[in-house]
Amino acid sequence: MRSFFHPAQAHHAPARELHNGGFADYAEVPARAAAIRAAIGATQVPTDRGEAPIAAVHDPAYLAFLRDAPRLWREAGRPGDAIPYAFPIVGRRPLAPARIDALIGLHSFDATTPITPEAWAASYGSAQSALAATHAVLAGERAAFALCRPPGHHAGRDYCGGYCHLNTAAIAAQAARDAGNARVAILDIDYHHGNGTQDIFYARGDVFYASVHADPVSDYPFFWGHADERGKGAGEGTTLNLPLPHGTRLHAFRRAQATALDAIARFGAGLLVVSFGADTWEGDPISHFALTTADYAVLARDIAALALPTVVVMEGGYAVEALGANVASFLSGL
Ligand code: Q9C
Ligand code: ZN
Repeated sequence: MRSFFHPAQAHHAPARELHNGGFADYAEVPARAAAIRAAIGATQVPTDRGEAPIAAVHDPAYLAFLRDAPRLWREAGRPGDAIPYAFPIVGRRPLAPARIDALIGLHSFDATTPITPEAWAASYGSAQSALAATHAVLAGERAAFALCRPPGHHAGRDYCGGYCHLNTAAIAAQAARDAGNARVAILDIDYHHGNGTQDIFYARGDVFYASVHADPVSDYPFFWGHADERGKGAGEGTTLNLPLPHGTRLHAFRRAQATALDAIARFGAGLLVVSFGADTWEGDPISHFALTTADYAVLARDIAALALPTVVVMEGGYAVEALGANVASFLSGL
C-alpha cells in the first residue's frame, strides 16, 4: 500500500501541554511518526497541491492565524510556544481581535494544543499527505495511507485543539467530493470523538460521519460525540455517534464498528476516509480501551469487506513503543 509523509511533519514539537492543572510532556511527539515509518517501510513525499484544497474546508482567517501566531507571540515578547488561556464561549458575537491572546483563544477550543513556529509547515505537510493518499485512491488504488502527524480530527473549520490544526480527514473527504464523488463517508475509530470533523460536515448531507469513541460523558472532548448528535438540516441523519465505556475490548468495539459500516453502506458512499487512531490500544498512556495489536487487523478486514476505495489518515496513538506494530497490523488487514 502506498504511504505518504512529508519531512516537515516531523518538526512540530511542543515542549509541554497543560494537563491536570500543571504542565506535562506533550504526548503527540515526532517520535510517533518515526516509529510508524520504521514499521511500515517506505513512505513517499506528497506532491504539493497548494492551499486551495485546505481552504475548501478551513476558514481563510484561521489559516492566516496559524501562519501568523508564532510571529505575533514573539512580537508580544513571549518565549516558547503560543498557548491560549481565554476563550469566547459559544454564543459570543463574532470579533476580529488583534492581540495574540485574544486571537489564539478565538481559534482554539482547548489549552492543550500549543502553536509552535513549525506548526503551520508540519500541519500543511500533514494535509498534503492526506491529499496525496486521496489522489492515489482516486487514481485507482484500493487503499492508501497518509501518515498524518500532527493529527487532524479535533480541528474544525476555524479552530484547533486536541493536538490538531488542520483536519486531514475532512480535507481528504472534500477533495474526493470535488473530484466527483457525490457521496463520501468518514469512519472515525480514534479513541476520541472527532469533534472537528463532525462540526465541519454536521449540516451537510453529502458527507457521512460515523465515529466509535470513548463516551464523552467521561472523556475528552466532552462537548461532542453524544449518541443524540445526528446532524442537522440537510445533514440530519448523516452523523452517527457510537460512544463506548472504558475497558472496551475487540468484541464490543467490532460490533459498534459494524453498526457504523452498515450505515455507511446504506448511505451509498463512493469513497471511504478512515480516521485511524491507535490510542484504543490497551497500553495507551492517555486512553482507556483495551484493544490488542492483533485486533487492528480484524477491524481493518471488516472495513475492507465494504469494498470501498479507502483513504486512511493517521490520528492519535501515544504508546510510541507499540505504535508501529499497531499501525502495521491495521494496514495489513486492508
Ligand atoms: N492532557 C488525538 O488523539 N487530552 N487527540 C487532553 C489533558 C487531549 C487527543 C487531556 C487529547 C487529544 C488526535
Ligand atoms: Zn485520540
